[in-house]
Amino acid sequence: MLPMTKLLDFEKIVIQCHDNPDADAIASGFALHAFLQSKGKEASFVYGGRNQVTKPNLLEMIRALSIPLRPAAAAPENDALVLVDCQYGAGNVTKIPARTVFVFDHHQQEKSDFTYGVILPYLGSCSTLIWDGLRREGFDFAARGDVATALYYGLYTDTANLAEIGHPLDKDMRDNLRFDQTILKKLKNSILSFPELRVAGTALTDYQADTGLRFAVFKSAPCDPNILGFISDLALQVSEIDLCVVYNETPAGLKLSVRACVREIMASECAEFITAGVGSGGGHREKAGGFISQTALTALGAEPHVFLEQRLRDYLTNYDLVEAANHNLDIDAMPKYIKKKIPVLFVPSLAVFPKGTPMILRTLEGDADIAAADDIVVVVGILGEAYPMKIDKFERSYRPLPLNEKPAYAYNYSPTVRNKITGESLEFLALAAPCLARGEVCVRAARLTRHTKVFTAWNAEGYMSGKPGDYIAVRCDDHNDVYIIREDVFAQTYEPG
Ligand SMILES: [Mn+2]
Repeated sequence: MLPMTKLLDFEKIVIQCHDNPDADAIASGFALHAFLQSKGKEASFVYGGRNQVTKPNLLEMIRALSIPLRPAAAAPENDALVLVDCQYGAGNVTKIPARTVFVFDHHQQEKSDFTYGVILPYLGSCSTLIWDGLRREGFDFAARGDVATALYYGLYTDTANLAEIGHPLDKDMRDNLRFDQTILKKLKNSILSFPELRVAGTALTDYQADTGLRFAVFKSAPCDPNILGFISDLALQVSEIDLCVVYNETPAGLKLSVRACVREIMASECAEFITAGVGSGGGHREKAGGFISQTALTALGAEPHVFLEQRLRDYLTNYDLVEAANHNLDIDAMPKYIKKKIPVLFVPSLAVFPKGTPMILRTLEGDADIAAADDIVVVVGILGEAYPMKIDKFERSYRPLPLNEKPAYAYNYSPTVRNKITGESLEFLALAAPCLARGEVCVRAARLTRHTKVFTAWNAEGYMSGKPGDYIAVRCDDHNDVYIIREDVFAQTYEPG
């Protein structure tokens, strides 16, 4: 992550939103503006394009939080231009000449025309990216309730009222910001205008349904992203379908909302599938969102509707299902591999919070409830995956290593624990010590040639999803312990046995 203090090297700083700015872009720019102000810098905050902000919730946001956003003068002079929620040279941003360009964005990278950039497409909002950067600089969000409220609302609107949040960092921001309840309530309840209500109604009548495969695609006129979520929530209730996608077209690309309601389809996985290579997508089991860039779509020469329907058909027709408890994999034909001995990390739960504290263990794979106890240890693997383990099992399986052998793994999210009583959240890896597996872990594994969903023994509701190139593995000592290992993880952590 680029340190936000890099901005302080410049004097005349212009922060710019995309044209037709939304709440996320406005919040992101406002927070950066406040940060610079706290460091004694006066930046200007602008947006370009032909249209002025007219949406009632955005006008109210700007008014209630005194956000200094202005339409840009033709070419504001600057030493540094800072783009938020968009990229320099992209179709949805009026180009302002600049020598030094910063880009902070959470859309798929389309442009590399910048001096410094942080582009994290896995985040639900650009607000999250800015929040994480500023807290690392010690920015005082408690003293700036206006900034906290703006950022929270940015995430709220970009994730269909928080329903499509996928990444743990988005959850951290949601849980940590103390926002102004009164202002937020007002903003939440002024999102729709009567014309937009009509947009939602019309979208519900403009669909292509495939009742054989039980899915439908709805097209909406341009509208606020969270209205897409509202439309898809309603659409999924139609009894003939188990999966729906609602989309609209903006100059930057397609914004999608995905809903699913059967065990074999996780909305988050489906959103990732349909946006693979052309955008980004993710969320929860039942609700997810995504974005497809216009540039990628144009390059494919595909009509949005045709493209989405084709991807959905591919998604629904090209996969294998494996029930771990009852499968017919030809285990003898699968080569044997053993897990390489790579140091991992462990933390006794009592090192983090006092005995009995209920806490949430948050990782890239989701949230888990645990409690601090004498006999519970948390083990963290090389990808930041973390799981609680009883101490006796831990001692049988691992041997501690000297502290100076502690590996420094780089995760895109370091696991955290959150005290459920006080709300305090800790990145606990600083407290971790290294350890090494004692014995050999043997698996039989085969490279996947088709998309595969594995229902494991330990998760009755969701499934593990594998792509061609990933591996399906079966524990040598337990043929009902079947799971998917990602291609890159397999290469790093297994060797022929
Ligand atoms: Mn955004």
